[in-house]
Amino acid sequence: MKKAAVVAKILETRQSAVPAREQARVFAPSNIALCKYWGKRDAELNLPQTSSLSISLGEKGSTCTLRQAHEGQDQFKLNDREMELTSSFSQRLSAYLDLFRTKAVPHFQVEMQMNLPLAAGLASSACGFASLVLALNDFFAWGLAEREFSILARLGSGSACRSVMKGFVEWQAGVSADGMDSYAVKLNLPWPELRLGLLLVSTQEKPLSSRLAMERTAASSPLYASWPAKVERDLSLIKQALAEQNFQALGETAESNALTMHALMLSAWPPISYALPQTITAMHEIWQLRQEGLPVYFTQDAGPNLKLLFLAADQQKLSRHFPEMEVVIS
Ligand code: 2P0
Repeated sequence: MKKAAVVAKILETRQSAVPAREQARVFAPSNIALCKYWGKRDAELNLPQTSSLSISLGEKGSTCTLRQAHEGQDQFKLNDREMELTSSFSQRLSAYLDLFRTKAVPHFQVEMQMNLPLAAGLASSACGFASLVLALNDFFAWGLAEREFSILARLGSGSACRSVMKGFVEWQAGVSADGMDSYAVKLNLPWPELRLGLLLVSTQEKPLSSRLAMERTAASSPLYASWPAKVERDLSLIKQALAEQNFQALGETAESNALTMHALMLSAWPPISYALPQTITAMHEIWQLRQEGLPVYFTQDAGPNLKLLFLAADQQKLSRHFPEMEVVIS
């Protein structure tokens, strides 16, 4: 099934041809997965092989302002700078907007303000596409439900479907071919003491997009067949840890899940490693700190930087070890 057919299904009952207002401005948080999404069962619709679970980054994310463009083409700005229409992010935005153009609004002006370190792999496409969907909904006054936002955001980028909600979020993989049962739901499990810190080891651009990396992993890793069962176990452990506020169980499971995802990549061919030597050094430091009794764990996405998980009570001690760490959830 094509993306356009899914959009038509969701918007068929909505009057969506003309804008309801001159501009829409909406915020969506970025998110970090504690149990990762790695591999698709449908690349066109970004339908995942497994469910995943993330935490949204509070006030860190993207504010999207959407207007009609009158210059005969789309215009994209990111943090006040015009984006080249040939850049890969612009091209993805433009292809996505193709799904929503109407006679009255053939072109869009999109301004995204992201208050996260952009080069740090902090899921800017996730919050970017999520904020764009929320802005489209306001602009055309569609009145979408949360589940529908999530499905539309997924068509832009898989992980974006988790960025339309706050707190802990589970993206349920679903089984249907049209993906109408593949969307994120909020888990009502607040944990105010939980902290997430960003440990930047490099801001150099990633050598391979996560889209291509997950495709290669699923196609060539001899370990990939074990991934769905690992995720199923980890999801259940993480949900239990969140319900019981069991930090050790949460940290161990999230770290193990991330390391397993990277092990799959190392075993792909050609091999993929997002870790740099400094990433490995930082991992050893974290393991050493744990040995010394400081409860700190990490997770790693499709980049060399680490995200540290810890509790508020340990923030000062940890900041002494990693003065450069930026606390992104507090
Ligand atoms: C995640 N990542 O669960 C995993 C872990 C990166 C590592 O989702 O192709 O940008 O747009 O669906 O969502 C990044 O991949 O990929 C990602 P597409 P996406 O957060």
